Amino acid sequence: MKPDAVIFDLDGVITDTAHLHFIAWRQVASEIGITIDESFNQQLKGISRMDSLERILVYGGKRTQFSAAEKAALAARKNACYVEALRTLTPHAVLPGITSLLAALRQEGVATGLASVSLNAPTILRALKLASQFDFCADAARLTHSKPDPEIFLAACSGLGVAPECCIGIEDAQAGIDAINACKMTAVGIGAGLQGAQLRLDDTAQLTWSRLHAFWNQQRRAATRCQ
Ligand code: B16
Ligand code: MG
Repeated sequence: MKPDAVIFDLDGVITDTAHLHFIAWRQVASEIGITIDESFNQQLKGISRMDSLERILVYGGKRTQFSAAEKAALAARKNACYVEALRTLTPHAVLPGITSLLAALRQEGVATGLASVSLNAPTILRALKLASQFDFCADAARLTHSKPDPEIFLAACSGLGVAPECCIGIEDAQAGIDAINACKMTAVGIGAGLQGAQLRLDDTAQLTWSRLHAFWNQQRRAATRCQ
């Protein structure tokens, strides 16, 4: 038994851009008198750009102080800082185990998808030289809801032509694990403190095809719906 597809989050699973997001948000937040730290930044993982800004404004007690146009300008400014930082990204920034897992999935005939809410995902995949390694990348620009809504994972399943319950989703953020569970995929969590992941691994170096395959078989031994 094999899953029909494995669908990956980007930031925190394929590469670690969370720190670059943090530096850009910290800069913009400080310009409007709000101080954020790495611990607060954990709450922004997997959350869209505008939803991240809203969380920062609430955190800083300034939720009602900016017009829609001013918020759009703040988000654009953050993105400009972030895109500038992305220029440093090279294939060396692919997290351990990911390149060999993608190759193994292709060899095994298991489809691969990307479910990132980042509008910069295509740029990041190109910088990492991984763009051709995914069978389908869901388009964050078409989303109406950020994670933990399942929309992005459902879009990836639909693009791949697979049923969610026959797929594994891999995430490093609680919002992402919740999104995977909400569409009845099987959740693999990377990192500490994640609730609801059916398999939790400390880091991506542990993310091998043999590990995923054994886990899938263990989960599905009694089931007859998938292969
Ligand atoms: P952008 P993921 C998410 O990526 C990040 O975790 C989150 O911090 C960021 O705000 C979001 O993308 C939007 O990114 O501003 O580039 O559109 O984890 O879904 O791959
Ligand atoms: Mg992530």
